[in-house]
Amino acid sequence: MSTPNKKIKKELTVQQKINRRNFISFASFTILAGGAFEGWRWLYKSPQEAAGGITSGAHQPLRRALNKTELVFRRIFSPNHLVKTYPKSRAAKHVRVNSDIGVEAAKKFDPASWTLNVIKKGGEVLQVSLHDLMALPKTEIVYDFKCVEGWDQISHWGGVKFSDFIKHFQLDEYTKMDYVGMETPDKAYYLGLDMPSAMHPQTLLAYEMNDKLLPLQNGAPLRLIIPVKYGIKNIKRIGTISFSNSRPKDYWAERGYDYYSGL
Ligand SMILES: Nc1nc2c(c(=O)[nH]1)N[C@H]1C(S)=C(S)[C@@H](COP(=O)(O)O)O[C@H]1N2
Ligand SMILES: [Mo]
Repeated sequence: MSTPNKKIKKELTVQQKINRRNFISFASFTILAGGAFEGWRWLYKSPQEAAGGITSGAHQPLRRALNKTELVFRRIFSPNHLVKTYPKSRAAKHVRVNSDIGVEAAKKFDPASWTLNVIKKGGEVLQVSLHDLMALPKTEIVYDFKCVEGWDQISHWGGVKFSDFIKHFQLDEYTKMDYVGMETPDKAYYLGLDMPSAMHPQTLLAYEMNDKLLPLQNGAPLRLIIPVKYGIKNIKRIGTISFSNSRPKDYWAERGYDYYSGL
């Protein structure tokens, strides 16, 4: 039989153990929290990228991380690597309308008055109508469209391969440049693409979705479908195309998203 004294002793040791455990978890918490705070301070105090640049405002260590992922993606990028495609029957009948910068429903837009402007050397502008584009061979693709916000949807698009468009309008010399820039007719949405991704065999200037002309909110009359990139690079309602050796301005890169946005 245990004496009352022994029982008290036993309870004490249990209490001591609890205390020690509490102390250890509290100490670890303090150390981790301190570390996290120091890490945050390091990032917060790090210089920001210069104003006016594509990633202006982003802290340099973050920018470095983004540029590293870009290098890794670029190294594994190959024009021979095709994004997985699906049978037409898998394509969504109700295609999402995600964001609408430059294609707002409230803004009146008449597709009939639209032409695509291609800026050439010396400021010369090549005007291309939807009719001109529809006369070129049509390419279709059914693939899993992915938005950086976390949704994806198998969808079906039709249009002209960007590389066929380049060939047909004799723009080959421009493909020696590093970037393609695109913007909406109202200049509200704009982006830059590295040339290899633009010239990838699955990149389309699309005018159809589910075998019909594009609905206005999905980018009529002409949008980009670039399966090797996240949704943000798939500009709806292209107004202007240009070429350059420096990075064209990019709406989402200016807001801290990865410029390359490769998949
Ligand atoms: N002009 C324009 N193009 C755009 C956008 C936009 O806001 N404006 N949003 C992009 C984003 S973030 C995505 S995910 C896709 C969505 O295309 P959808 O609306 O046809 O689904 O369009 C891209 N192209
Ligand atoms: Mo998106």
